[in-house]
Amino acid sequence: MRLLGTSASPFVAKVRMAAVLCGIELEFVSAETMEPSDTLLSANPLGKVPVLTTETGDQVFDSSVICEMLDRMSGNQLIPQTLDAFTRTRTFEAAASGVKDALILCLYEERFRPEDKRHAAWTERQMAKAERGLAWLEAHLDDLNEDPSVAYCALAALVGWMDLRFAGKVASQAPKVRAWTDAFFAAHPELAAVKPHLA
Ligand SMILES: N[C@@H](CCC(=O)N[C@@H](CS)C(=O)NCC(=O)O)C(=O)O
Repeated sequence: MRLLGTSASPFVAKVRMAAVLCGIELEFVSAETMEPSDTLLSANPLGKVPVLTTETGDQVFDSSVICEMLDRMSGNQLIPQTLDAFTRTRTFEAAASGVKDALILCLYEERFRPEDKRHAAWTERQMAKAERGLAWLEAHLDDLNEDPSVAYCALAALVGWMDLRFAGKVASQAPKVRAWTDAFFAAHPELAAVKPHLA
């Protein structure tokens, strides 16, 4: 199967880590999202990555659907099945994804809008969401199971990406998450190898 993405994307990195944990090989194909190609737009009308192309040619997005698919293909290697662990894991994943979404909107405000069209109050609103989300992840870190799950992939990908785009923020605002991520990547070099990075 092929994964269309960018090496820096936290959503792509989450899927790449999930695939490694599931023992499923994905061929990585680079895609440009600033000026999306016809290939990307025909795979995902939203012009976003990641997109997975299955062996039968189906296009699958977004990252949580792809992770759920990998989980099913691997006999539930990523998502715990008891109701309690399932809801904790998926809610944690949703919080990490929500922080990514809010921070990406802050970045896009700078990347896509001319300076005189930027709206500081709106960016501050997104940053406040991200910071509350980060505080929530810090407070709920101990709720996770010991087995690596999709929540671990979502968190490690978020922190790896923030190290690229918001250096220092995790250490200052979520020291437990910082320490957890460093230990996680040290214990799993195969996952560190696919964390967000500049190509
Ligand atoms: N909910 C989506 C979010 C994916 C997403 O926002 N990807 C970013 C890259 S990190 C993207 O493709 N942005 C391009 C755009 O929004 O036009 C997922 O979980 O896959």
